[in-house]
Amino acid sequence: LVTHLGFPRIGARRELKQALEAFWSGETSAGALQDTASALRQRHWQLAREAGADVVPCNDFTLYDHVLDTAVLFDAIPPSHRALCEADPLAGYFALARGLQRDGHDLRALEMTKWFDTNYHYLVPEFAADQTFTLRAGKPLAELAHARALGLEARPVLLGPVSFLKLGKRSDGGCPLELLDALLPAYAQLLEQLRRAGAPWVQIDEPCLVLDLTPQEQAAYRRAFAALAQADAPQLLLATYFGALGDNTALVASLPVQGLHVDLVRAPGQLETVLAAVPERVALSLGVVDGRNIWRADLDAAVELVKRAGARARWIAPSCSLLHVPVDLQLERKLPDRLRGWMAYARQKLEELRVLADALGGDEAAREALDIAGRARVARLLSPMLRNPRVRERVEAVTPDQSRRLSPYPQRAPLQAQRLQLPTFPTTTIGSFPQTGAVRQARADHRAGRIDDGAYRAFLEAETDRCLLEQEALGLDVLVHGEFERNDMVEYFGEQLEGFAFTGHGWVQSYGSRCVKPPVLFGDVWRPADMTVAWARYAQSRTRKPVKGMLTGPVTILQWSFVRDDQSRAQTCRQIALALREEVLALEAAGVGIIQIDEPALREGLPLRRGDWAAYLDWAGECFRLAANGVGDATQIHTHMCYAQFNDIIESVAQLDADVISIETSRSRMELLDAFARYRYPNGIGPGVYDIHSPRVPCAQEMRELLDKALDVVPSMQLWVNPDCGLKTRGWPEVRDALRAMVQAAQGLREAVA
Ligand code: THG
Ligand code: ZN
Repeated sequence: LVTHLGFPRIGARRELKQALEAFWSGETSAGALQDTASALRQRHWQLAREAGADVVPCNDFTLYDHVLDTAVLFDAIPPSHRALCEADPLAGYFALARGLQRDGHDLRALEMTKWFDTNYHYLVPEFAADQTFTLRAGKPLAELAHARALGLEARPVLLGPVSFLKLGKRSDGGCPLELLDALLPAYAQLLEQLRRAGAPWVQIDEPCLVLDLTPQEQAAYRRAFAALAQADAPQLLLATYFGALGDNTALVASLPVQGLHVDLVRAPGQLETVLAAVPERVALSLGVVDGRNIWRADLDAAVELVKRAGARARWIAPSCSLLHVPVDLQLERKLPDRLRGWMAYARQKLEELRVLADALGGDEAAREALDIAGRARVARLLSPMLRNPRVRERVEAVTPDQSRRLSPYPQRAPLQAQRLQLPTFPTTTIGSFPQTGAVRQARADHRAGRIDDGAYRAFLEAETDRCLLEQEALGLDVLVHGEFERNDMVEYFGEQLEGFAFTGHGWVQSYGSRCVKPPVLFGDVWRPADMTVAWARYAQSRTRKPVKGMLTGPVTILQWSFVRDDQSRAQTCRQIALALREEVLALEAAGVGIIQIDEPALREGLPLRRGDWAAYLDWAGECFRLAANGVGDATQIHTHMCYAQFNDIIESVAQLDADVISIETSRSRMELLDAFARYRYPNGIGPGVYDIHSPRVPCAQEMRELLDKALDVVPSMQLWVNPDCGLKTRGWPEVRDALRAMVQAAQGLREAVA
């Protein structure tokens, strides 16, 4: 029988995005937003029914983020936001998600961070040391009631108590799991209410069960599920995904649950151990269709897995929530037909499961469909479109010295200083400037053929000129061209590299209403022509200040694309790195003195198990160095990384040997600097001095205080001053105010030190 763990909530045509943004801008009412949400849920249930699901998941929908929903569900609301959450729950909810600086409010947003090793961001729950939890079960009960009113049996999806606490943080820095005993009664109460409201099953997501757990954390799981088993609860389907249970298998097998979902795409090998360890009374849900990638499934392999599980297999499902793939391939017009025939989005993945279920049931038509799917898969794997012998030869021929700079940093730094003539505490930005409505409109007009290449280029030149003038007027030291010619930082490069394809509707939620459209990396990667040289050269010709050349690094391009599954990620990444290396050398040859190679996704790509870290950091670091380190000593390499939590990989980051690194820090309040207190970072570093994800503009004094703190752990000759990320999502007025304050803070610091 088919099921799934969660469906993308953004909508095939991003209906939720439009509804949210219209509501936030005051154009529409809360009622209109709720109507859109309700229509999306209903449509997604319908798709699950069509795939043959007898019980559909509910409460997998959210207006912004399911972790935030869980915090609100148990009333884990920071004191600052409590009054608004009580007076106007919806306004309070969005204030937690996005901050609120209007109508006399000055509320910050919760910290945002990556959901496991995905490009989805969740909001980090914040607990007090003496946090109490009160059940506010409105949302899951309402979604359950909605499904039942439509005549559907529904299975509410909940984030499990241990993962919920572990993904959050305590404002006093203490261990959130100490709050487990306080949380469990509210959790048990929720299960009872859901049972009384007619839920036959509840899905409890515990993705933390695929991580390395301490004995204390394992004990927390035992305590939590023992407590839930005492409740008058529906049957519990414990959902694990993103990896193997591994050394947590015995723990999981001992938990008193009625169902267990395991990820057999990331970890097909765990089927045997799970079958052996888990008691027969536990119904299994087998995650056999990849919820993280867009290729059609290997249904023959899936059949084998399901057969091996025999009578133990109660459900077949995607490996994880379908949140991480786009909604409906049927909308795609842009893709070459050949490629489209190789792919499946969320809706098609449900159809694949249906075919699989029918074929297992002996249905003849389904067996034929299975054959067709098998042939499509083989056609992809054997396609000449996937291979370019020259690319393979070049990857084979790479030598270790190609990934090392000519001289060590202490010898390069003075050469760069002499060339660039920068003040101490140089100011710069991360690269992008506001993508205004006019910029997006011009791009859309150009794509649709409403304006020609010449007119579009003239528009972009004018935007770039204006941006450079703004930066000069603000007094920034190292300028950027503003990236008006780019859509997404990964899409832009993918479009210019061979081996990538582009979708029209391949949107995946990144956070809240924000989406990304990951390129499809299907074949060997190479660079047919310069990608960024013309804009870098143009910008440098318009100013006497140094302008950085801007590239996205190989690991990030890999991480933020849907990549081929017929060779290792490391191998694919090396091909991207070689293509980028050519671009770096072309920029250098064009006279660009500073080249920034962003790797915001380096941390996110870190494997979930510590035992796999070294191998990843090895090839990921090698790929960055291969791309960056072909340049001469006087060329300055910058890199940028997001999402803090670098404390445990700081040495690998240092080994990239970039001359300057800028790091996002603000939302986690300079926690990063702890890492630098312990480890003396050898090269230049710019810890972000303000949070670009929030519309709040801090004053110069506030930024100066952060810089003073940074100077406690970073030598003054190494410290750069910059925002914590690119500015593309912000508006010009706030960008101007913020950068003015930032330059002022740097100047104040220079005077104080002099
Ligand atoms: N590109 C990709 N992934 C990312 C980022 C990125 N992941 C991490 C971080 N940056 C996420 N941040 C954002 C910020 C803005 C948007 C998306 C992710 C965004 N998206 C537009 C939207 O939803 O309206 C659509 C973008 C477009 O028009 O192409 O604004 O930078 N890959
Ligand atoms: Zn960033």
